Amino acid sequence: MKLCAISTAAFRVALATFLAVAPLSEGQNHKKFVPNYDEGKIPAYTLPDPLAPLGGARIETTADWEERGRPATLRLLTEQMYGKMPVGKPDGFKVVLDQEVTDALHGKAIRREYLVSFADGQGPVVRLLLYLPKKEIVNSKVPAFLGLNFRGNQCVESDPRITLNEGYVLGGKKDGDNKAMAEKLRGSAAARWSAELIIDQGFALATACCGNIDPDFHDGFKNGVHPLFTKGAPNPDEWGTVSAWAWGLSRLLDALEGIVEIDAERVGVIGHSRLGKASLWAGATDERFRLVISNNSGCGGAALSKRAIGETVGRINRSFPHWFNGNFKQYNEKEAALPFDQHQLISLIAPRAVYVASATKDQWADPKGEFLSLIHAEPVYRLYHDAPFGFTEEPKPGRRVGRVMGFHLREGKHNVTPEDWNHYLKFGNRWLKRAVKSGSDAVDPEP
Ligand code: GTR
Repeated sequence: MKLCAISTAAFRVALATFLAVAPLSEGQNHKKFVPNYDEGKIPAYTLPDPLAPLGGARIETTADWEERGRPATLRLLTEQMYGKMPVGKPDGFKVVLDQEVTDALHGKAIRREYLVSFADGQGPVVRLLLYLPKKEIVNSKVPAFLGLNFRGNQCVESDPRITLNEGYVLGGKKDGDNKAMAEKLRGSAAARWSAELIIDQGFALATACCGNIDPDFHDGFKNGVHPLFTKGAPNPDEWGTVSAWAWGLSRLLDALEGIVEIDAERVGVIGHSRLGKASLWAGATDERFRLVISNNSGCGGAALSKRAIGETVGRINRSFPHWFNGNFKQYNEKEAALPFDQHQLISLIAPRAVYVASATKDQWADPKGEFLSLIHAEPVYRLYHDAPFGFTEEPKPGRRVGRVMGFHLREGKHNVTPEDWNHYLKFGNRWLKRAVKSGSDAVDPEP
């Protein structure tokens, strides 16, 4: 990962100056967390200008953004929140085809399972489940959606031939003996993944269990991929679990690059909730992802932290101390002191397509704050595109808005549903099906 276009010393001075004008205030002592859901009680806040990260002259060109703005923003979010992760594909990276069936999803798909490892077969092995649309792969490489799942690949479809997840799954036992539970969960997330809908539109679908990369509980970073690269507990500026998942998504993209039927230049990364935080961070750090989708990612994802509504920085850091890095804990109940906000996470995805989806009954994730992140990231997108989002008012539930930056608010609860997928597929048809260049010569394929 390239972090520095500015020197470490210059970055530290800029950060110290920035923090000096936004001093840390005394935090409240949150014994019992009571979320605020009242817009009237949101603290007054000022969002940092995404075109002037850490102050300085305002960026006005794509060249300046790429030279100065993007590296400084990436560095800020890396060091202060998600944590540094290893750079690129490790030497011992290995992908092995484990099995294939040619009659999946009513005969429409080839379904494969690959075993992906990072240290010559030592350490965690990630089981990647891949669906390929049979009709389309005859004539061309296909675009793909890639996302992590919570409880194993066997949840995606009820076909008993899908290998049961081994090891920890969300809500399971930490000792990893979750076979009985995994068996019961077969097909339980079929609607959430909507594999047939995706295949019918000519996309491949790739997924793996997040716990294969890093089990989702705090054990001092002894399990998962951390010990392969970090001795002992990570330093305060180094990776937590969200970064490990994002790193894993990049490695799964490496695996897709080696699969002949896939067009790895047209891959959209998607994630729900905590895994939406990971998909945004993967999209921010790895510019190979052409489209980035956040489904109800909330606090630490698309929602603005400074609004402190629903889930807050302090609450998320206490409930999930392993998700973000040590430095991020200093902002517990001190959102005003944050030298950045989540609109800047979105800005790191520019000029590539980004889509944020929220749900009306998911107030914990602050749908309005998720929408506002797009609005406030738009100035960076505008360096590259005319009217990339083009909306200032939250749309009515059910309506999809935006061009390069997409948004919808679904009626209902915290979840991913076929309705969400219908929106993502329309957006994917626009951004993953035609040749769109990234970088300063990005073209908008819309007339
Ligand atoms: C909640 C957490 C959210 C969200 C969610 C999920 O408990 O507070 O930030 O990530 O879990 O991943 O389902």
